[in-house]
Amino acid sequence: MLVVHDEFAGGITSNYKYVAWDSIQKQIGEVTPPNDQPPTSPTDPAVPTTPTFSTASFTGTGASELIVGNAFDNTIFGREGNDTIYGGAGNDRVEGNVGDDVLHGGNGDDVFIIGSSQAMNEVILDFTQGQDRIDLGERDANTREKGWQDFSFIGEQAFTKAGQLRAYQDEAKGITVIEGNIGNDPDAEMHVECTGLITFTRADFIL
Ligand SMILES: [Ca+2]
Ligand SMILES: [Ca+2]
Ligand SMILES: [Ca+2]
Ligand SMILES: [Ca+2]
Repeated sequence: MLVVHDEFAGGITSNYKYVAWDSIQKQIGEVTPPNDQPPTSPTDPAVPTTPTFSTASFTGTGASELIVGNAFDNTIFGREGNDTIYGGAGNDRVEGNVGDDVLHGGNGDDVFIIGSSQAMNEVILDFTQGQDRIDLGERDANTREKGWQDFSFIGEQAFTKAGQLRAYQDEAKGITVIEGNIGNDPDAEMHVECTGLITFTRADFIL
C-alpha cells in the first residue's frame, strides 16, 4: 500500500489516497515499494478528532489513557501510565510524563515535553521541523553531578560523556531516534522515537 497525494481530487486541502503497491508496480516495474509514511493530520484517518475534554488544560490519571485535545492551545499532562495523547488544532504543549507514551501534536506549533526522569521511551508521531519543538528543559541531564545540568546536543555523534543528547536516523524503520545520556556510562537512559527521517538541529530543542 502506498500513500499518494492526489492533487486532481479538487478542494483547497491536500488529498491523500491509499493505492495498492502491485498496481503501481505494473506501471513502473519496481519490485520494492518506497518506505513512505502515511500523512498525519488533517487527512490521516487514524488521528482521532473527537476531543476527550473541553477545557484548555488537562491532566490525566495514573491509568493508561487516550487523551484527545481540542481547538484550544492545550496543555496536556498524561501522568503515569502509557498514554496516547493528541493535541489537535492549536499550539499545544503535550507531555506524556511517566510511562511509554505516544504523542501527536497535530496542526500548530506544538511543544513535546519530555520532562519526567521516568519518561524513557516516548514516541512522537508528527514532529514538524520549523514549527514543533522538543522540550527537555525540565530534565537534569547529568544525575551524577551536583546541581542542574542542561543537555548539550551533539548531532549524530556517539556519546563521550554524560549530559549529551544525540539524534540519528534509522532509515530501515523510517524513524529518527533521539537519545540522552544521563548517567556516566555510554548507554542512553532516555529514548525518543520520531516518525520520519528528520535531521535534528539544536534549534529543534528547548534544553
Ligand atoms: Ca495517564
Ligand atoms: Ca489543541
Ligand atoms: Ca504517561
Ligand atoms: Ca504541529
